[in-house]
Amino acid sequence: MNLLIFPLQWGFLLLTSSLLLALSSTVEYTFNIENTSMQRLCHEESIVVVNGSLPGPTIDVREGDTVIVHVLNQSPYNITIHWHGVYQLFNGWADGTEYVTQCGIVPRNSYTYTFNVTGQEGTLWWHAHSFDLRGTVYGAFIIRPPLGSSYPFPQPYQELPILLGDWYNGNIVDIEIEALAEGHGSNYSNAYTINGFPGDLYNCSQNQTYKMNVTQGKTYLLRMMNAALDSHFFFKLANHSFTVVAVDASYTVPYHTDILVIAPGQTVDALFTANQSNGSYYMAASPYNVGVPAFDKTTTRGIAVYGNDENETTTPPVMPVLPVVNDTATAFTFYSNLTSLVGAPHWVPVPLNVDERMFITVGLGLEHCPEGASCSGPNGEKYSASMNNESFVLPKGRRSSMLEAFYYNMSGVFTTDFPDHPVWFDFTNESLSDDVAIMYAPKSTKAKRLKFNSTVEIVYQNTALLYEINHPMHIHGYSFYVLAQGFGDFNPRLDQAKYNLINPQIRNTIAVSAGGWAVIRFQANNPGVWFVHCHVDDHLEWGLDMTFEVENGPTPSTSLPPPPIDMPECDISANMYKCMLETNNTSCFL
Ligand SMILES: *[C@@H]1O[C@H](CO)[C@@H](O)[C@H](O)[C@H]1NC(C)=O
Ligand SMILES: *[C@@H]1O[C@H](CO)[C@@H](O)[C@H](O)[C@H]1NC(C)=O
Ligand SMILES: *[C@@H]1O[C@H](CO)[C@@H](O)[C@H](O)[C@H]1NC(C)=O
Ligand SMILES: *[C@@H]1O[C@H](CO)[C@@H](O)[C@H](O)[C@H]1NC(C)=O
Ligand SMILES: *[C@@H]1O[C@H](CO)[C@@H](O)[C@H](O)[C@H]1NC(C)=O
Ligand SMILES: *[C@@H]1O[C@H](CO)[C@@H](O)[C@H](O)[C@H]1NC(C)=O
Ligand SMILES: *[C@@H]1O[C@H](CO)[C@@H](O)[C@H](O)[C@H]1NC(C)=O
Ligand SMILES: *[C@@H]1O[C@H](CO)[C@@H](O)[C@H](O)[C@H]1NC(C)=O
Ligand SMILES: *[C@@H]1O[C@H](CO)[C@@H](O)[C@H](O)[C@H]1NC(C)=O
Ligand SMILES: *[C@@H]1O[C@H](CO)[C@@H](O)[C@H](O)[C@H]1NC(C)=O
Ligand SMILES: *[C@@H]1O[C@H](CO)[C@@H](O)[C@H](O)[C@H]1NC(C)=O
Ligand SMILES: *[C@@H]1O[C@H](CO)[C@@H](O)[C@H](O)[C@H]1NC(C)=O
Ligand SMILES: [Cu+2]
Repeated sequence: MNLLIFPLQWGFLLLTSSLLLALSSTVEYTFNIENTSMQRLCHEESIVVVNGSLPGPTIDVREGDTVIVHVLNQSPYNITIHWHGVYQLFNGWADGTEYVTQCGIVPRNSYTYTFNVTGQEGTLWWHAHSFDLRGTVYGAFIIRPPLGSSYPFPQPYQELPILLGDWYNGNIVDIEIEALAEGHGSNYSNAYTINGFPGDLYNCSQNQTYKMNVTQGKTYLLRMMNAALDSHFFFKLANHSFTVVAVDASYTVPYHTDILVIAPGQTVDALFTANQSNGSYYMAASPYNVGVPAFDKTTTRGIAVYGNDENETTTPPVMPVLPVVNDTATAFTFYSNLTSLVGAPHWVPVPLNVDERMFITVGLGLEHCPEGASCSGPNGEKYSASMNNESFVLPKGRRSSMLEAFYYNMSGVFTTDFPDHPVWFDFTNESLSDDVAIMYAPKSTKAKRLKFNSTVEIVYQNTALLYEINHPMHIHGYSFYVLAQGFGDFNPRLDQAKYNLINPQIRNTIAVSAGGWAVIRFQANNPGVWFVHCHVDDHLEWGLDMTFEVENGPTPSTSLPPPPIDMPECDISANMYKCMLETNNTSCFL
């Protein structure tokens, strides 16, 4: 089948808006967040999951649907759920970012997320956005074309979510609290997983290997996502190749490759045709990582079985050859060669007039070890991280979310003086990597204020401070065009000439290469406070974050509406908190 010729044949219907309304529907889910015990690698661990399963339930909707998710928190932790990549247009209250758009749902309490899924199709995912609970609280979020419309590629025979994740022989919340207190990196994972299973390269995991049945000659759509706390992945299926058709819920020009590369937070929709002889073939994911002194270097794998292969036990499946862990050339080729599918549903041309230009450094640094404490980060200090030499911390006292402060015009929660550019230095010069003068970024809670509907361009510049490593940068509330990517210090004169303003890939998470840069552009059409952060969990906690405060538009329909009535309370008294833990909010507020 030649996928390249197919886009000429799309037949998506032009519907009147009244017909569209009739075709969209309301889809309702209930998420029970609970503390449960689960076994992997012959190790029994207490983990927090949704509805008893790892990964949690799949949300499966059509573009245009209204989604209602009742989240009941029966875990011992405050928790929020973030719908990663969903725009939440004029609806920041449903973004689920703890202390940015809401306070946590206190144990035994609930919150209902209500939102519309409009203007995007493909694969996204959902995850907890408080502590590192997303390590086990995650699932797929699939957005299909509206009724009567079809994909801009041949309808696959079957669609299979493939969620890449990781597993820790330890309580992940305790691991993070310990790491933050002592200033070192979090203990790394003991295994990687495919749909929750480590696979047979790990001890005791023969029976915990993901299996996929395929029929010869059929084409499948893999809806891949990387939910791991900090690893990028290389992914291959032995003897098969892929055609990438979407990333981060945005259609791409069909891209043929035998390897997929997925940064934390990203998704990839890839077709493959079962065109091999009957038998079994391993699919495998291994880490891509540079600069990090120590990390989990293991490989997870699952099996694609043709026709319920009766010979599976006698003939070992074919194993793909994966790149070495630091193969930046392979990763960069994948990350940089994707382009968006001009004219596909919801595609919008790149805005050409830029209102706000920002130059933002992303990188690691240090925080002084508190007096009298002993820290085990580099030089006996604590790890830190920053953007433009500002190391983000959540609002002091955590008495309200930043979005509430925006809506009610409260002062003292955050400031809007996030700088447009850094202190200039030779960012990727490794000989400056231990320059103490630029290492200690101050801790702050800052936003950059944007005019409604302004066009923003950001040059993300990675630094070599401490280590040159990758930073997958995610923006809430928006997708953005990736105009160019490269290595070294960004050079406006040379590099602006490389901008793709015709069909750049559209993403919500961009992997900024170690020792390199990426340029993105977006239109700030969504008022509210939106988190911008590295999707490596430690880096987020160390402060590699900032926020955008996007002003309301001129009309009520272009402004942030009032919060839902069941919005979790923030500034509650100790008695109230006790009451809520013992009963639930309904009765405590009577
Ligand atoms: C989760 O569990 C609850 C309670 O058992 C159930 O009502 C709900 O349908 C389940 N949700 C999903 C998405 O499976
Ligand atoms: C639930 O979480 C707590 C941590 O607060 C843990 O100590 C406990 O063992 C867990 N319980 C279950 C049933 O997993
Ligand atoms: C969802 O869309 C409908 C129809 O346009 C609108 O009435 C409703 O307010 C929207 N809901 C949210 C939460 O944005
Ligand atoms: C992290 O790893 C260290 C060294 O293996 C171990 O001593 C510590 O208990 C681990 N921390 C947690 C919270 O599991
Ligand atoms: C895997 O399952 C088989 C069959 O149920 C069982 O005999 C074997 O002990 C299991 N192996 C492990 C490591 O659990
Ligand atoms: C694959 O086929 C086998 C044998 O028919 C069946 O037991 C298994 O449940 C199937 N697996 C999936 C993921 O459909
Ligand atoms: C199993 O192996 C036999 C002998 O090699 C072969 O004839 C048969 O086609 C195989 N079955 C499948 C489903 O691959
Ligand atoms: C990758 O790592 C190997 C082993 O540590 C090293 O020899 C090699 O130079 C590295 N390659 C790159 C491109 O960094
Ligand atoms: C893919 O990316 C690499 C590295 O950016 C580049 O050298 C190569 O020309 C690209 N190939 C295509 C087909 O675009
Ligand atoms: C935002 O600006 C674009 C043009 O850049 C325009 O097409 C669009 O209607 C504007 N959106 C709103 C809500 O004003
Ligand atoms: C949980 O949330 C409540 C309400 O916002 C807050 O009072 C409490 O301190 C939070 N607990 C933790 C451990 O963050
Ligand atoms: C909260 O408490 C009220 C009154 O005790 C009860 O009716 C309600 O079902 C409880 N809700 C939850 C989510 O536990
Ligand atoms: Cu990072």
